[in-house]
Amino acid sequence: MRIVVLAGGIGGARFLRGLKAAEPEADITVIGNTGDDIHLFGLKVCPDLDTVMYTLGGGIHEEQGWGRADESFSVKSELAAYGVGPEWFGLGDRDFATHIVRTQMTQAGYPLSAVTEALCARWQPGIRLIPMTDDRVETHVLIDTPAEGRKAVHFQEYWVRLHAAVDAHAVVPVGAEQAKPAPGVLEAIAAADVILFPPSNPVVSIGTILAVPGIREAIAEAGVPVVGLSPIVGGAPVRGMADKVLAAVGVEATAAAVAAHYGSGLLDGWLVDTVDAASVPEVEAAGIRCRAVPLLMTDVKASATMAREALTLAEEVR
Ligand code: GDP
Ligand code: FO1
Ligand code: CA
Repeated sequence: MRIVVLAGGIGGARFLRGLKAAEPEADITVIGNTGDDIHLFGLKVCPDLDTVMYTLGGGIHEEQGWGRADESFSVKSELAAYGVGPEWFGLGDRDFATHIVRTQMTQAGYPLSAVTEALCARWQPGIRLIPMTDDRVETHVLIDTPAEGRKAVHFQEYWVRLHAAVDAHAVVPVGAEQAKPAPGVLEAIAAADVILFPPSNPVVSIGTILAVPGIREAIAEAGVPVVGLSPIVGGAPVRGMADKVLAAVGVEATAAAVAAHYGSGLLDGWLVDTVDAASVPEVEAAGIRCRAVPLLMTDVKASATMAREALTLAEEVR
């Protein structure tokens, strides 16, 4: 079975770990979000690609969900001693090596998709990881600041420095309109037996991937079941700032509203958590087959059960 998954960072990676456990023989292609990417200290950092690669490759900091296990921060403190920031973004020593390799290869002329493949040769994530695009896309968030009025900040600044504590007025995937899907993206979608949206952020993860011209259209035209899992449980994100960025695009932070936001033109099936079982009829009325099942990825077994439920729903709508 050929499965294509559109993934952000932690939500995508934890779901993928479950999917691999549930379907060890499946051929899984992951289309990763690169809108979170940021250039720091002359290096290209790709948080969501790295989170997927480290999680599936066994190098992730498990409790934190991003960055490397057994990490140290000597380089960061040395940079700070020179007065070189930003200090609010915690790049660890082990993680730095990944960004150095990536930047070196990029500067030598390799596209991000080839660099990602090279990094994955070490981590052996057991899936094919392709960035959504080789072109530069950066998600910016429009906020109000006391000093400078309304201005756009990088998504990482909004989330990591400002902790999403101020309202987001708009979310803009800068560069997405001009971006082309990376080699292999459209081919994987066209060859898929099923397409899954893990419980990733609907705006700054999956929304950004869908903003690359051609990807949404390819999914809608693939003619195979498209099934998603809600990242919103009981009217709130399980973690992160999905509620803030959903508000910015005028979508309520509920499992049903996120399904409607994707729409029946894209989604065939949608899983909500059992606490949201009352919203099943609303989702189905919108033309999307819906089931309520436990959606908390407390461990790999729970994530694997979720993945099985998603594949079962895909068979029902096929
Ligand atoms: P990020 O890039 O690290 O933010 O990760 P993703 O975009 O892939 O996923 C973020 C989303 O995952 C958030 O909106 C969370 O609500 C959701 N999420 C995290 N853990 C869980 C979980 O155990 N269950 C569900 N249903 N959603 C989760
Ligand atoms: N998230 C934080 O909250 N604080 C950090 O200092 C931080 C550093 C960091 C470094 C590398 C990396 O791959 C991810 C990192 N993250 C950090 C997580 C990440 O930037 C965000 O959670 C995601 O981009 C949101 O999707
Ligand atoms: Ca992300």
